[in-house]
Amino acid sequence: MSAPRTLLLTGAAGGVGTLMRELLPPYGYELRLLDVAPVPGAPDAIVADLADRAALREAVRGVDAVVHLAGISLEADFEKIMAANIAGTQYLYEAAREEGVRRVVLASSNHAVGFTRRPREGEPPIPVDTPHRPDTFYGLSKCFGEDLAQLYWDLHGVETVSLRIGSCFPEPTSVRMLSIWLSPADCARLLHASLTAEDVAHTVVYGSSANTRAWWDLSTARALGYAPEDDSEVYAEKLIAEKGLPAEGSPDDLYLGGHFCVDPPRWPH
Ligand code: NAI
Ligand code: 15L
Repeated sequence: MSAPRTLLLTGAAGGVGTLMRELLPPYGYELRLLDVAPVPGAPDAIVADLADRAALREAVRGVDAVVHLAGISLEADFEKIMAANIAGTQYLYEAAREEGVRRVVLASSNHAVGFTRRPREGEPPIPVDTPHRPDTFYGLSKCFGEDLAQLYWDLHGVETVSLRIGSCFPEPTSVRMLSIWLSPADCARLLHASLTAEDVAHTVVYGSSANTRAWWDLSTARALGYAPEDDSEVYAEKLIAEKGLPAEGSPDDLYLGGHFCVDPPRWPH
């Protein structure tokens, strides 16, 4: 496969989308943007809902690859999750298949495996083939996305790298995030590796930086050529002083998904 140059970036108005709009073009990508909300500073962005199949078909036409970030990114009523994350993702894959787009990079989430116990000191990191253990309807929709990606590879030859992103924000803001933080620069590195690696079929990777306190195995990401450069440890002293370590037996202490397992933040709309 020749290296992709034109990308459809869905979810371009969101937190990660906004960061990637700045960080991906230096790798040589030309971005076409899509979001249900207007994208500030981008009058050419396609404003469309993932429910709009005709708009999706037009949006993917002629691009080399899709980076799919759009959707509900927290917990919500099942009906909303079903429309945006489940049906919407299938519509997007179908549009990609119909238009002959060969590769998708899919934003999955650590919440697909959120009820997995986090490793204790001395235990091995969590592998990508650990069973799905969603902590929310939101996490469940990410499990669906991963399985959908596998189906579109097996049935139609559409390749996907599913990124189980930890926490992608400019800085970690909790002690849990020290283990799962994905710096924006490393997110761009991971996207670039996912877009350019040869023959990925359907590959699942965890998305985090090279964190000293990491909980999961980055080897499938590294095998794509991902070489993270950041480590949340530089924030550790300050965050631990401010917030304290999670209490023993608390969700943040026990599970990858942390507080999502008991009291997930809810999608505001
Ligand atoms: P976000 O909530 O800031 O952005 C999501 C974007 O999707 C928003 O701009 C929203 O308008 C758009 N959107 C929602 N429903 C839509 C629909 N029906 N049609 C078209 N656009 C729609 O989320 P964020 O943080 O930027 O995350 C991006 C992706 O990465 C999401 O899929 C999220 O689940 C995933 N992710 C993010 C993590 C993070 O740390 N930021 C961690 C794990 C996964
Ligand atoms: C996610 O999947 C969310 O989209 C993001 O907003 C963060 O809350 C992240 O997980 C997390 O686990 O910190």
